Amino acid sequence: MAETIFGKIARGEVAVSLLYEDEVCVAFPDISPQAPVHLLVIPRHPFEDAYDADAETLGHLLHVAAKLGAQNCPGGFRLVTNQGKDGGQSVQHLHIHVLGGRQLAWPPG
Ligand code: DGP
Repeated sequence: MAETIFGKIARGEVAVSLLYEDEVCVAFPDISPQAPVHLLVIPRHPFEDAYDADAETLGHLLHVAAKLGAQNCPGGFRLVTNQGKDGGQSVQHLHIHVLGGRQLAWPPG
């Protein structure tokens, strides 16, 4: 598995402003926010993408992401995970985007 910046963040080797952490995952603000609220929830284990991860971890990540969305975006929010080239994935370490704080368009680009 290739080393990624998210692996370093998950191991605490790169400092980020942690918004949440537990034994399975950590959450922090996206460096390039696409909405007033744009957070990332990543597993500590370096799964490459959603297909690579087990159901228990995926469920936990979604649960944490939904909780952070509800806490930070009272008007609603969107949870996204991009996978592969066509999905627009740029970091090969599973991550759930939490987007909100404005009206989000649909369909996405
Ligand atoms: P994706 O395109 O779905 O793989 O999203 C990757 C996101 O990760 C993108 O929105 C930018 C964000 N990102 C990349 N590098 C860093 C970093 O070093 N720190 C933080 N906080 N976010 C990063």
